[in-house]
Amino acid sequence: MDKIIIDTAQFQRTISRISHQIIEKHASFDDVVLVGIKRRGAEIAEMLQKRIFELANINLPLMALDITFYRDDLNQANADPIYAGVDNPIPIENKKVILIDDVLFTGRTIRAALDALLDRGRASKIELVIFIDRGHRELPIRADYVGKNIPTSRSETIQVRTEHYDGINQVALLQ
Ligand code: 3GP
Ligand code: 5GP
Ligand code: MG
Repeated sequence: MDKIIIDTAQFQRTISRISHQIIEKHASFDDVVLVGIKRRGAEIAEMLQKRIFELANINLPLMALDITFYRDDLNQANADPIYAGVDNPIPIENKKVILIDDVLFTGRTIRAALDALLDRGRASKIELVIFIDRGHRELPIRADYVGKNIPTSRSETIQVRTEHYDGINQVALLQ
C-alpha cells in the first residue's frame, strides 16, 4: 500500500518553513555553507538554497556529498579510498555547515557524513536538517531542523520523491 503523507503543496510549505527557521537562527550567513547528502538530500539542499535566496536574498554555497564509502556497514573489499564523492567542492574549514538529508533512520548515514566532513576540514559548527525523521535510531544523533516526524515500524519504508529523480515532490509511506 502506498499512502501519500506529504503532498506537493505541503512539501513546498515544509521547505519554506525550514528555510525560515534557518534564517531566523543565524544572525550572520558569512560563514554558512550547505552540504546535501546524495542523492535526495542534495536535491532538498538545493530547494532550501533557492528558498533562502527568495526569502532573504542570501545565496549560500552548496556542496553535494556522497558518503557511501564512509559507511560503517560497507564491505571493506568494496572500499575505494581515493573516491572523492563530491560535487562542487567548497572549503568547510572554520565554516558553519548545515548538513541536509532526506530521511533519518538509524543515524548511521549521518555518522558517516560527519566522518566525510571531518576529512575535508574542521567545521566550526555542524547543524542537521532532516526532511523526514522516521525514528529507530541506533546512534545518539538528532536533527536541529525536522520537516516532519513520521513514526514508522521497521518494516515500513518512507519514499521521499523529488522532482529530479521522481518527477514530483511528495512523500509516501509504503507498507
Ligand atoms: P536517496 O537519498 O537518493 O533517496 O541512503 C541511500 C539510499 O538508500 C537513498 O537514496 C534511499 O533512496 C535508499 N533507500 C530507500 N529506502 C531505504 C531504506 O529503507 N533504508 C535505507 N537505508 N535506504 C533506503
Ligand atoms: P540511516 O543511515 O539513518 O539508517 O538512514 C538514512 C539514509 O538512508 C537516508 O539518506 C535515506 O535516504 C535512507 N533511508 C533510510 N530509511 C529510509 C526510508 O525509509 N526511506 C528512504 N527513502 N530512505 C531511507
Ligand atoms: Mg538519502
